[in-house]
Amino acid sequence: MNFSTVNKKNVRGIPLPVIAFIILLFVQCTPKHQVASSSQTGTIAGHPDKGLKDYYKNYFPIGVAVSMASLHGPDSALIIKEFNSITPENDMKMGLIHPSESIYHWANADKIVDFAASHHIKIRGHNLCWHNQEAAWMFKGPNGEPVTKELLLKRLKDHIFAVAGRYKGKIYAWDVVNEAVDDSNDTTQVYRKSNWYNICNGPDFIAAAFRYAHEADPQAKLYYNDYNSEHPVKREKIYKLLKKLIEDRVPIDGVGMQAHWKLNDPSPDELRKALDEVTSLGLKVQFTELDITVRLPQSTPSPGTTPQGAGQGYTPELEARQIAQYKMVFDIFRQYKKFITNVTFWNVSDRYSWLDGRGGGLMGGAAAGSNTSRQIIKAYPLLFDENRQRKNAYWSVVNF
Ligand code: 9MR
Repeated sequence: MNFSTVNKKNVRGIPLPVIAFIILLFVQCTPKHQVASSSQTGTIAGHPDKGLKDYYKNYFPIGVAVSMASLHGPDSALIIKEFNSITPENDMKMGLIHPSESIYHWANADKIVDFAASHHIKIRGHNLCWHNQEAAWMFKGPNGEPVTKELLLKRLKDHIFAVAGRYKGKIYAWDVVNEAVDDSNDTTQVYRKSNWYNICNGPDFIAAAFRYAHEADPQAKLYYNDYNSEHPVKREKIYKLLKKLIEDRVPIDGVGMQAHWKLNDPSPDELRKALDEVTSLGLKVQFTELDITVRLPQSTPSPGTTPQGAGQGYTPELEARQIAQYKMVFDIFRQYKKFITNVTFWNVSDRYSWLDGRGGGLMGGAAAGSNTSRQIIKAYPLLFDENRQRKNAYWSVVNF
């Protein structure tokens, strides 16, 4: 290039300031990303190089729950493009990774950690102590008798040291204790009556788990993780638990609000209240398992029957309501960016969601029990459709 021609004060008679102004005007008027419809399959519209993680780079990491299947093929390409944090959906849970006292199944968890490391993706560990997908052997002595509290806590410590120790420095945040708060409306019953609670005769296992995790990996951020954390009664119970942990100087960094939500749940007020309350304690928040089902709440169906109103598909009306709910919650997330350190979706696309197998679980995402019917009724809860294309709901969270 000949610099002497470029350096002239005008080009073809048009003064340089005028040219600069026209370029500026053009850049300003070009949409950052165009709104695409999920029916425009085959192309990913918008900025060709940007994914959710890029739109949110000044806010918080955007994560996704992964299984082994997601590490290959089209899911993995989508994950690498859109997300900068991952959570193993199942592969680090106690029952899977530590099925008997002397056996650890590391293979899947290792693969997930390697995948993340090779793509510079952060990892949230999920989870170190839960009443579900638990390791049944932990609760029993050699003759099948219930273990003592001391032995149970020793086993919990060994487990946490083994798992958090193995991934020390690689997992940046752990869900240390999952869902230890009671679901009923009885405000006096704060804790879930789990095996952990019953054998310890109280909630000591919660503080113990945090202390062990901190000892095993002092750099990891430690979270208490639960669902329905915006519902007033449960919110207060979670608050009590957190306050007590803080008073007892337990090493806890924040709260995971799972965010298995519905079209009208939570309301903006409920979401703000939950955030205000938790952050008033000096804790950070991660939305750890976000999805918004389009299935409408119904009364519990009788066994073997299809719930009325369920499985109506992804109608334009449901889509519009989902878009509005996604937009509302992300608007609030951005307002609270100072406190929010991660937003993670639970599964990659509407092709597969854990909710699809919860036919009767219309009343409640994570609250649906193991006796819930397993009939497939699609929930369409994510930002990518069954062909892994960006839905209109996607654009409602990145157009801001
Ligand atoms: O998505 C998980 C699903 O594959 C498992 O079958 C299920 C077992 O309970 O756990 C699901 O993940 C749960 C998460 O670990 C904790 N919060 C509720 C999630 C949905 O049930």
